[in-house]
Amino acid sequence: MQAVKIVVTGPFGAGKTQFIKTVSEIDVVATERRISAADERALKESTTVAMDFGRITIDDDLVLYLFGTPGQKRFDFMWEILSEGMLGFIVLVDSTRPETFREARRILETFRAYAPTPYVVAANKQDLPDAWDVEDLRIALRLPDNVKLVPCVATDKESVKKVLLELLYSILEWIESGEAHRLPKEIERTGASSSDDGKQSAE
Ligand SMILES: Nc1nc2c(ncn2[C@@H]2O[C@H](COP(=O)(O)OP(=O)(O)O)[C@@H](O)[C@H]2O)c(=O)[nH]1
Ligand SMILES: [Mg+2]
Repeated sequence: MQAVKIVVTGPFGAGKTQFIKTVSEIDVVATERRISAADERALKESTTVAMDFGRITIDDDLVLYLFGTPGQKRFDFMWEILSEGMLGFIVLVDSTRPETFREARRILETFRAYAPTPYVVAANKQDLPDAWDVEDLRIALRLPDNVKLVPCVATDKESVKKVLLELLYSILEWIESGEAHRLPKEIERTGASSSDDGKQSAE
């Protein structure tokens, strides 16, 4: 059994907790607290202060552990801790709130600096009428064409799975390319690089 750690990050209110809750097969260990700041409370009643934790089994050989980060700057000391050992990350963006795009970009850069793992950007809340189109979002976020930008509705399980699968494909490609050897400890721990695993190379 391989365990792959994935971090779900993005600005406050982007839908990280929702994303993990929608897809997790275990009750999400959410560390939500009531919000005290009035401006933030206008958006929602509670927020993640340490992390969200969820799990999804892909098949007999593969289980994903999802770690959601807290969104606000004052909790970003948690980010580096959560990024340890991750094999990939997802940056969720609220497609209806352009005022958060700059922050999303900053978070993306911060996580890229922690580890050279694959990542995808998920354009969340695509079910809402005022959601930005993904191609406009790509321009606003200054994402080059080779960065995966996937439309997402975090309340919809199939949509969340699609985002996770896109990331998994990138992770597998990355491991097969040999690039992942820059992270020997993490790969070893999850068993993902073992060349004696016939099943993996048979595919
Ligand atoms: N319509 C819609 N609402 C969403 C979606 N994803 C999240 N939300 C809502 O957006 C709000 C913020 O989500 P939350 O998961 O708490 O954001 P977090 O701060 O990133 O953890 C909540 O009220 C969610 O129910 C989505 O895809 N569509
Ligand atoms: Mg949250």
